[in-house]
Amino acid sequence: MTKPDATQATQSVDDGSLERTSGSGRMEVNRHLMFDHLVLPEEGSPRECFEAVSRALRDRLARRWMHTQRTQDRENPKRVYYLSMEFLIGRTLTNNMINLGLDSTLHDGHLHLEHLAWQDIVEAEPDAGLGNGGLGRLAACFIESLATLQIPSMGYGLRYEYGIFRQSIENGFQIEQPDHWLRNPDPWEIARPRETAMVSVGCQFEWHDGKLRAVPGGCTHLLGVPYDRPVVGYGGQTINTLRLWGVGTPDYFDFGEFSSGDFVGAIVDRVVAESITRVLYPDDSTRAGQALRFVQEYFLVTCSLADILHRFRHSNEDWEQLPEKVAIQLNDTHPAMAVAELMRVLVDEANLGWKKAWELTVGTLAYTNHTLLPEALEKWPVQFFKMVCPRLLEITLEINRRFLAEVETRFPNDPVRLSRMSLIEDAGEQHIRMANLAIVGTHSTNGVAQIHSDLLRTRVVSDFAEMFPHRFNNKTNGVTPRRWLLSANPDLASLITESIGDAWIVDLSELRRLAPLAEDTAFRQDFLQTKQNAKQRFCTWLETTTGQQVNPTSIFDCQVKRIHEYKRQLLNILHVVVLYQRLRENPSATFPPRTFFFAGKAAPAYRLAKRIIKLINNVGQVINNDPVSAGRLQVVFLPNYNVSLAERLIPASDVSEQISTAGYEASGTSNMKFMMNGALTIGTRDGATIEMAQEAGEENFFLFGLTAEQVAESRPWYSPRWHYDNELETRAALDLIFSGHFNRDEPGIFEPIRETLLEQGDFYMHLADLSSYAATHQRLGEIYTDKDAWARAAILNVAHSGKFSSDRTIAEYASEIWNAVPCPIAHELKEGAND
Ligand code: B1H
Repeated sequence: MTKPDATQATQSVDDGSLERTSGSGRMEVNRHLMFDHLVLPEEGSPRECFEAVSRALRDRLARRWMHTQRTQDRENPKRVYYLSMEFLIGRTLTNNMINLGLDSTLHDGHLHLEHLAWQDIVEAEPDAGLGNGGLGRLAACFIESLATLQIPSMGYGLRYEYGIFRQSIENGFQIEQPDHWLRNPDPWEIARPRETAMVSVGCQFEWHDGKLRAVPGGCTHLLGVPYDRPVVGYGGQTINTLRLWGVGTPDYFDFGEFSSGDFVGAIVDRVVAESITRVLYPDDSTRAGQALRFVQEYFLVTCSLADILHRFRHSNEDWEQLPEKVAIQLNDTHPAMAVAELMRVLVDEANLGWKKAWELTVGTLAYTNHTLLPEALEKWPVQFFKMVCPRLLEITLEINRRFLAEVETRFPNDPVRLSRMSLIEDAGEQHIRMANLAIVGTHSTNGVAQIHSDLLRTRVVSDFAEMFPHRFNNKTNGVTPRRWLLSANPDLASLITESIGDAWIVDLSELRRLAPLAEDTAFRQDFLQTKQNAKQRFCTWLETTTGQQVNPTSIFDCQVKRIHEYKRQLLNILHVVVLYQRLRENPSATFPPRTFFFAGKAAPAYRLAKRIIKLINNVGQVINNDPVSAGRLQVVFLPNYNVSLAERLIPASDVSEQISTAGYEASGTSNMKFMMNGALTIGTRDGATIEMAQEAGEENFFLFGLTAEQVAESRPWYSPRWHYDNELETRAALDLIFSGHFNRDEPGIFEPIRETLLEQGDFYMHLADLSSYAATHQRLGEIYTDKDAWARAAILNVAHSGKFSSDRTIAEYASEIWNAVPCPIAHELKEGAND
C-alpha cells in the first residue's frame, strides 16, 4: 500500500458503480483503516486490513443489495425461503469479490497492500463454521445458486456465537476447542434491530440451588434479532439475504424481584435467553436430543415464520395467495415444527378455518430428507412441546387425529399401519416423530440422490409413499462451481476458460466440451501440469503451517468428511495396513508412492469415531517412520477440517475416497467437488457417486464392493469372521493392528475397534468389502503410472461433472417444487450517488 494521503482518503465519493479506477478501491480501504481502526494504512494488521477491504467491498455492494430488495418488493414475485439450522459458509471475502466481478481488481494489484500479502488478508477472516458437514454446506451452496439464478429468496438460520468446534490432535486424539468466530466484529453482517421478532416460550425459568430449572406455565418472552448477510449471485446482479437470528431479551428488568434482593432471579431470563444461540450442536447424521436444541429449532421456526408472513402481508391482502407467493423449504426435519407453527398463525391469528389453513400450510411447505440412518430421525419428547410450546402440541395432536382418520379410511382395519404412521410414538415416553410430521404437513418430500430417494420411498417411509405417492421426488444434490472450481482452483479454471470459454461458470454442462480434449496430447499435458502445481502449492502450505513434509509426486489420496462408522474411514486405514504388510513381506515390491490424507471431525460424544481418529494417527506414526514404508506410503491426518481446508486440498487431490457402506450415504457432496477438480473416484455404489459414475462412464471410475441390495440381503447371514478366517490379507492386517504393533505404549486402546469388527458383527461390513477395495486400489495404482490414461480419465470426469452444479439442483427445485421464477434485477450502468 502506498503512503496514505489523508486528503485523498477523505475525498472518496461513492458513485455506486462496481467498476472503479484502481486508485479509488485503495482509497476506500485506506479510509476504513484510518476511520474504523485509527491506523495508518501501511501499519494495518492482516485482521484490520481484512475488515477494511471487506467494508470497502460491502460499501460497493450496498446499493445493489438494497436495489435487489426494492425490486423484489415492487414486483411481488413468488419468494423462496430456505430454513436451515446450519449454513456452513466458510470465508466470504474472496467469494464476494469473484461474484461481484472484482477479482481482476485483485489480480491487477489495485487493492495491493504493499506490506501484506493478499493471502494473509484473506486468511485473517475466520471460517463461518455454522454447520457440521454436507447438510450445512449444501445450504450455503444453495443460497449462492439461488442468487446466481436471480430467484427471489432468503436463507433463514441461527447466528451461533460458537460454530463447529476447532479440532486439534494431541497424541493422536481429537481435542475439541470452542470456535469463538465472532470475537472480532464481522464486516459481513448487519444487525437489523428494527425487524426484531418476538418469541414466547411457554414456561418460566427459575434459579434453584445454583441450577437453572424450567417451570411449566407462565411465559418467557425472547427477541429474535436479525443479522443479515449479503448473498451475492455470480455477476453481482441479484444480492439476496441470509438472515441469521441472534437472541435478545426484552429491555426490561424485573425490578420487583430485584428490589426484594433476588438479583439473580431478576436476570435469569436474560441468562437463559442468551444461551439459545450460543452454540451449534456438533452432531452430524445423528440427533442431538437435548432440550436446548429443541428450543433452538423452535426459535428458528417462530422467528422466521413471523418474518416471512409479515413480508407476505405487506404485499398481499388475501391469505389464499400464500402458496402462490411463498415457498418454504425445510432443510431436514430440524425446522419441521414449521408445520404446526404455520397452522397456529393461520388458525389463531388469521382466524382461518382448519381446512383452509391446512391446505395453505401443505401448499406452502416442502421437506428435504437427508438421511436414512434411523438414529438420525428426530423424535422429540411430547414433554418438551408441553413445556416450550403447548399450543403447537395441541395443533400437532389435532393434525395427527385427522391424519389417522384419513389413513383409517384408506386402509381400514390395519392398526399396525396406523401405529407406524402416527405422528406420536407411544413406546414408553411419548415422542413426536418429526419426519412423519414433515411428510404429512408438506406437499413435497425429496431425497438428495436417486438411490436415496428410492430407498426412502420403498423402505424407510413406504407407508407414506403409498398414501401420498405424488409427494415423493428426488433432487440430486449439487455444489456451486464458483467456490469449488473458479475460486478454489484458479489454474484449472483458467485452463478450462482458455479452452472452451467461460460460459461454464454459470452453465456447468458446458464442461462437456472438454471431452474431445481428452484425446489432445497438449491439453493433457497442461491438465496434468495444473494438478501438479496445485499439489506443490498444497505441500508448500502444509510445510509452512505445520512443518509436515509430503512428497508432491506421490498419489494424493483423500478421504475428507465427518468421521462416522458408515463412511468407513476404518476400511481405508485397514487397506493402508494391507499395503504396509505387503511391503513388510516383500520390501522390494514396486508401486507408486502414495500419501493418504484423512481429515474430519468426530462428534465429541461419539467414542468409536474418536477411536478411529486415534487409529489413523497411530498407523501414520508407525508407517511414516518405518524404513520399509517411509517414502512409499504416508498417512497424514489434517486437523480441523473446514471449508477453507477443503478449498486447498480438493484441487490438489488425485484420488477421492467415497467408500460408505452402500445404502447409507444419502448423497455426499465432497464427491462432486473432487470430480470437478479432476480427481478420480474410488467408491461404492452409494449416494450421488452412482450418478457421477453414470455421467463419467464406469470405465473412468473405480467402483467396488457390495451394492445396497447386496448389503440388505446379506445382513442376516453376514459373518466378518468368515473373511478373517478365509482371506489372508484381511487376517494379516487385523492381526497386525490387534497385536499392538501401532500402540506399543498404549495397550488395549484399539480393543473397541476389534470388538466392533470381529465380535459385534461389523454392522457396516468393512470386511465384506476389503478385498474388492484392495483389488480396485491395485488397478488404480497401475493406471496412475500410465500418465496418459490417467489424464484422459480425469479430464473425462471433469467434462462430465456438469450435472453436479447446485445451479442444476436449484433449477429443479424451482420448477418442480417451488414453482418460482427469476426476478431479474436491472442495475443502471453507473448508478447515481443517491439513487
Ligand atoms: C446429512 C445430516 C445431519 N444427513 C442431523 N443428515 C444433524 C443430521 O445436527 N444434527 O442433528 C446434522 C446433520 N447430514 C448429510 O446431508 C448426508 O449425510 C450427506 O450424504 C448429504 O450429502 C448431505 C447433504 O444432503
